[in-house]
Amino acid sequence: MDTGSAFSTIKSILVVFFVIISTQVTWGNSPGLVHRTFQYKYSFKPPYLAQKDGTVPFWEYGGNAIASAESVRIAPSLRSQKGAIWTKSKTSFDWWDIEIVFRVSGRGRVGADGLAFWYTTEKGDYNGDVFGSSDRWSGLGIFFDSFDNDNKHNNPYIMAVLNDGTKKFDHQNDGTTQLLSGCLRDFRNKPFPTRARVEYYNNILTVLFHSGMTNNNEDYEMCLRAENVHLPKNGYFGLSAATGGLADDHDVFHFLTTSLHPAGQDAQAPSDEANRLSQEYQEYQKKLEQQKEEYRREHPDAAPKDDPEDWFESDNQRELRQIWQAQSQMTDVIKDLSRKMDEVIGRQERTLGLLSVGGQGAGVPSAGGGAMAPAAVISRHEVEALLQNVNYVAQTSKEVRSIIAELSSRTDTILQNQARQPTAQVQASGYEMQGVISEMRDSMNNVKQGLAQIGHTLNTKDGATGCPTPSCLGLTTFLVITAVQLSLMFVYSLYRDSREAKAKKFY
Ligand SMILES: [Ca+2]
Ligand SMILES: [Ca+2]
Repeated sequence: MDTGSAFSTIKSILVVFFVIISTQVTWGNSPGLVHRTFQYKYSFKPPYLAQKDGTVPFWEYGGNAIASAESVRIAPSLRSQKGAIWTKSKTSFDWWDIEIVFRVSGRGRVGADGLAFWYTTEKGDYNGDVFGSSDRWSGLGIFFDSFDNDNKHNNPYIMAVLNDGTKKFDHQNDGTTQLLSGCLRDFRNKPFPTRARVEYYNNILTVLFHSGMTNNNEDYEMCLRAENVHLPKNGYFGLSAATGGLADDHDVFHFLTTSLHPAGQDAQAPSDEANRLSQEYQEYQKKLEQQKEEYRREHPDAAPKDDPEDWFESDNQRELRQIWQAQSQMTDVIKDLSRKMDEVIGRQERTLGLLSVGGQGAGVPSAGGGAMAPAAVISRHEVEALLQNVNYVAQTSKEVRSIIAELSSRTDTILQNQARQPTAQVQASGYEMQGVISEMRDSMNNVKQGLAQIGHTLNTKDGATGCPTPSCLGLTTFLVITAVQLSLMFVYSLYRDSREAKAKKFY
């Protein structure tokens, strides 16, 4: 171990001490007056989760597990990986409450195999058969089982399994024959880290689960509760994970252990603990001074400033870092949203495209459809507008046709009327002819009267000739009158013929 890494070890130990000093305060839990004490030796959390040399203070890890400053990747998303991390020491308290902040994520719709939390009398293996650790354990195992071995479509599943060191875990049935209790919860690929709280107090085991759908620390739901649970008196806490043919990343960010003490029972213990801690702190301070001296001796050229203040972030730095983290988280969320929006828009466009193609096929007749460019995308309302226009045009042309028909019938009537005009004129000439005839009748009557007067005169002059009646007419006179009448009739008929010929020539 070189001096630099020794410094970083001491640095992280100091950080842990600050954490202890700030959380050592025992705060009362009002229901049942439970005192809670944060247990740093059974916890890990970022930042400086792992030191520069990769070790996690108070923990041991192995197999394919990798620890970084921010998290422990208990099993990476590669095939057939197994890893575990165990506390170095056994618990010294009876009841406890553990919060685990973790993330199981993978690219597959289905992942494998899962993550396990352990409380056992002995540390398990780092590459065992049960989610990366040992089978036939003594104590409690809480399994986050991703893969559905029994094909009952009931995974991911969270379950508690007790073992006295004799039972072999029933992987084939996903432990359904052995579990104490459990709940069906999907813990894979959540927007925020998922969380679990395992509480063991007064022989009651409670497991709460936080689905990781929000960033709110309080959104826990009950997964299981079991009474009369008797766990071994002291044990090791551990986490393990495994992958198979399918593989998820199994990351744990926080493992926070709080011991639970009934009121009045913890008066002595915390003061002892505090004395011991302050003693340890003094020792580490001395060690740090020694290390600094050594470093100065070995590196006389190195920067003279070894101000311990530089090893810790100031309040401003911390604030800046937190702001930066929050902002990068927001950026990620916005990116994710934008990607989803793109997806939604893409789907909408595809759907619209399909609709317009359907509209062309069904609504527009072949003449219109043929004229359209096949690549052109027409929306549904445009197609409807087009159809309306076509209908309107058809209706208008129908109206135009009926108007033309009416016009044509009227024209026919006019033509017929015009054709009938000559008849009317003939009739008019008929009336004229009647006048002529009546005139002729008058003249004839005049002629008759004239003839009668002449006959009367003749009778009065020729009374001696022995012709006493008007009917006694002379032969010459009778012939003359007849000839005059005949000639008049002849002239009339000539006149009539000439008028008819004239009328026919006109039309
Ligand atoms: Ca399984
Ligand atoms: Ca199953």
